[in-house]
Amino acid sequence: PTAIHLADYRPPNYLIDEVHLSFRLDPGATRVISRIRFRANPEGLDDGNLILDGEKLRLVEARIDGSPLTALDYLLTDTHLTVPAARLPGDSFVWEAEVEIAPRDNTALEGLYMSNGMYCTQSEAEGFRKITFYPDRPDVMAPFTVRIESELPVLLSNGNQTSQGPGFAEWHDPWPKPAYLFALVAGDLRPVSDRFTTMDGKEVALNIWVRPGDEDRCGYAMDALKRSMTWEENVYRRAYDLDIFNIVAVDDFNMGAMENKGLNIFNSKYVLASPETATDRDFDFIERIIAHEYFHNWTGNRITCRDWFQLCLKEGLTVFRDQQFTEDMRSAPVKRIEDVLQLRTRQFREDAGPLAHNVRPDSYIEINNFYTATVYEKGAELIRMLRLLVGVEAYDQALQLYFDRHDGQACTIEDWLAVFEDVTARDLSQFKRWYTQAGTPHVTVREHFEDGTYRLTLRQTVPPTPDQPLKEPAVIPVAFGLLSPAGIETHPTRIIELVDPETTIVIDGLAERPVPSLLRGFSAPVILDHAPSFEDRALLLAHDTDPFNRWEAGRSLARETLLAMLADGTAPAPAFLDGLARLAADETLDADFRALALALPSEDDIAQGAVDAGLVPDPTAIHATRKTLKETIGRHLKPTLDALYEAMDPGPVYSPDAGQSGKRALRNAALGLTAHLDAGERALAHYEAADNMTDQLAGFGCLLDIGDPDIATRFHDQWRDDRLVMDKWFLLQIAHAAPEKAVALAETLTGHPLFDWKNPNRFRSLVSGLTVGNPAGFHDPSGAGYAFLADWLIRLDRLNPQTAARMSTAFETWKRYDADRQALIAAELTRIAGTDGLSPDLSEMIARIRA
Ligand code: BAL
Ligand code: ZN
Repeated sequence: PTAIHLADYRPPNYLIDEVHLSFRLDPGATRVISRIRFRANPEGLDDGNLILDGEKLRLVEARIDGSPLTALDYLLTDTHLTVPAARLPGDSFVWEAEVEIAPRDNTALEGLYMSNGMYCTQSEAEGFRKITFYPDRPDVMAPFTVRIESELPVLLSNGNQTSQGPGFAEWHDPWPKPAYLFALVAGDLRPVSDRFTTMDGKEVALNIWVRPGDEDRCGYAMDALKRSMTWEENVYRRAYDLDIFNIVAVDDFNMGAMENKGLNIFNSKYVLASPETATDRDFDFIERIIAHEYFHNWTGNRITCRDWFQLCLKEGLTVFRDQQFTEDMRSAPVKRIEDVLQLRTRQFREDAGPLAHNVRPDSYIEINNFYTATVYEKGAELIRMLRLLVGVEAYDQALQLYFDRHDGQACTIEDWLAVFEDVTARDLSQFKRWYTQAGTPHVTVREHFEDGTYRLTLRQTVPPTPDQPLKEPAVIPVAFGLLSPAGIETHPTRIIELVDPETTIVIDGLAERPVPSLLRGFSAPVILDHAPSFEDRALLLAHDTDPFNRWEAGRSLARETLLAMLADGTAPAPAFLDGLARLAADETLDADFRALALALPSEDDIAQGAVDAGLVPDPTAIHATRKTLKETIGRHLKPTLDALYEAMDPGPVYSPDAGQSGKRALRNAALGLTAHLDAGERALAHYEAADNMTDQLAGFGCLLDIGDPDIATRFHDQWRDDRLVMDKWFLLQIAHAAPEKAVALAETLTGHPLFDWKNPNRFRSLVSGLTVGNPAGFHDPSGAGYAFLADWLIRLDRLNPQTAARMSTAFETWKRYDADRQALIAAELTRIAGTDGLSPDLSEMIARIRA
């Protein structure tokens, strides 16, 4: 396969006025009959050929304006059907085709496939071409009419239902859409229903469709949907635009969820929740993902992307909007900290390694490989920065202009930036570099204080990334304030815009050397190279008015403590431990904020911290050191933690709201830090008393850490029939295993009767339990973890290339490690690359990782 380049974009030769699809569903031989009215695009190429994408389709017959085509009329390859202009009747014509596909055999879960006896689709990014011949590109938008014939009781597609009878249903979606938003579902499903009246007075029927027996687990998702609809009306003045909004939960799904017009399809783990089976974190994800997919209706569906290079246009913006929603629903500072933690864990890691790419990539081989943290999370950070730079009101005006100007269009990042330029008269050409340069900028800080004058010099650089050796300065908004040495804020937050390589700020008239609080709220996705003294950070931890930077100061002390312990066994400073104790006990702070402050950096964060300090990380030593620090904190803070454990009992009636989940998080953090001190006695009591999955899992994790011999079996026996809970069982056992036993346990569990490796959730749980959950086990010096991952990637790739390719990112940090580990990983990468019949998905990823 060859790379596709943004620079080669050409408009389509033909546009579509309307599409009629008719499905006769059959597991092994579904017939898809299409009737498509094409019209020449004045902006298309001169050749005038009709080029349709199509893969794994058996063409039964094709007609143009009613005349059957013979094999001489078109060129058919594995990927395309081309009708030369000379064989077309003119500028406008009707294409009809009948094709046969086998959903039962579709294990890649792209196109039309089957999951537990139900039919469902995944069309984004390029799955529609596995359903029928079509210009499967987002800049071809059309209204769809769909007829489904099947004996199954529930038959769904996009838009509004227009008719229904025994064995069939018809749907019409009046809103022009690209093929990637097409969806079809058919199965024995049950609805959970509600209604919503939009701000325009439109009555909308809401349904969540699930397998029989799952109806009582949809309440939270429905509530989140209605809150999302209200919030979007209030904040963005956008209302829903069809008579019906359907959500379907599917067990076998490559992604988290999909925003198909009017028919969102969800991985069941992001819909189904009850207190007994789902954790607070699961509820949080459900709320966020329901909102995200719903918000796509405007940012993605009504206004879509011209081509897949513009993916961040819909994803970055929609992630930003779902972040805003959660900030409004829950604690904004806590949400911000959690988002930054994710950004650093996933996106900074990506940006620092061989898979680094622009938020708007320049080229790809397989677009599925670009649904990344960079496109999504860094893409959202760019919107956040834009809003900070232009101000809340101008942001709002720009968004309204975007909706008005581009409704029904397929757009680019240039269109997006133009609305901001038009509203603010600001030149955003330098800001645009955020979209076209990969890598995380570093901002180096120098301070000088003399005679009451404080000079702050900020220097920006971006390290080289693959194919981009040199970078230009970007526009970096740095929110900062100053505190006095007594911890009083003397200068409230202001924004410094870095546009040059180096910027100096001078502040006069100060009585004492100030303590700067920089990058408040994480105002830009950069790495701050700044080494404030221990005392300054302790002061920020205790007194900063910016909650993010308060947390950040504690985090940086923890990271430094860990690195010092790693380097030469230096014991944690009592002042650090005392500071942590004060913060944990500070009742003026939210419980969830305190829980976050007590959480240590992950082993992967520490590894990256070691790299940043010029060291080669040793995953085994990192694991042991982190464990030691955790135990030291537990011992030192025991009275405080014991008091918190008692005080943070959220009460008898479970609710997943921010208040209660914060209390549980702090209580479970206290439990986790002290569980080893009584040989797991409290953890076992906690486990046994738990009436919700959050507490049960907290106890489970502690007991696994302590090595309780029975707990895995007890948990298994209680939950063996619950597929979502059993995903947790697979994951946590491996994540909490002693590193030297983790690979063997993972191997053993692949032989468990419930390890259905064709189910992406189950596969991910088991494999990422090792690769993400247990880095010291994965990086075992024997190389067994690398061989385990490589074996399973090769195996899964034959069935489900998309998921195999995603999971290969576990290797992306390989150049961080010592020569022996690098050699072991290189050998596995070579083995994978040399496998016959590797998919374009996995081969592209492995080639990029090896480069
Ligand atoms: N469009 C793919 C799933 C999502 O980002 O919502
Ligand atoms: Zn999305």
